[in-house]
Amino acid sequence: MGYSSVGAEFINQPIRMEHFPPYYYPHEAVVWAGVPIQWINATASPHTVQHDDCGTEKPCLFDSGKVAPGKTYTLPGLPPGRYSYHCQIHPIMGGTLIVEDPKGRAAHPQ
Ligand SMILES: [Cu+2]
Repeated sequence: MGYSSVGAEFINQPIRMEHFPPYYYPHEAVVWAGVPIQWINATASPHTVQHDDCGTEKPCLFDSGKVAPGKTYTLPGLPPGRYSYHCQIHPIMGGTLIVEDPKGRAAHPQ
């Protein structure tokens, strides 16, 4: 059983931060558990990649701080699950990580 949903895209390159919708491309990125995940800021303004649970009673699993234009942020990897995140500077920017267990990789031959 996986966490994929329609429209989600398995990625093999950095998630791009853009200044136009959906702001994080792909908006729903599918990655393997434990594999590093990278974002690149393709805009001329700083952005952040902050787990939506930050600032709540739940664990804050990742928070990039400001990522300058042209720079990247790399997360070492996450356990299987679905993680939504946003830009702390521009709340309109939001994306989702769908982290899948490689043991359930039938849906993504590679
Ligand atoms: Cu932003």
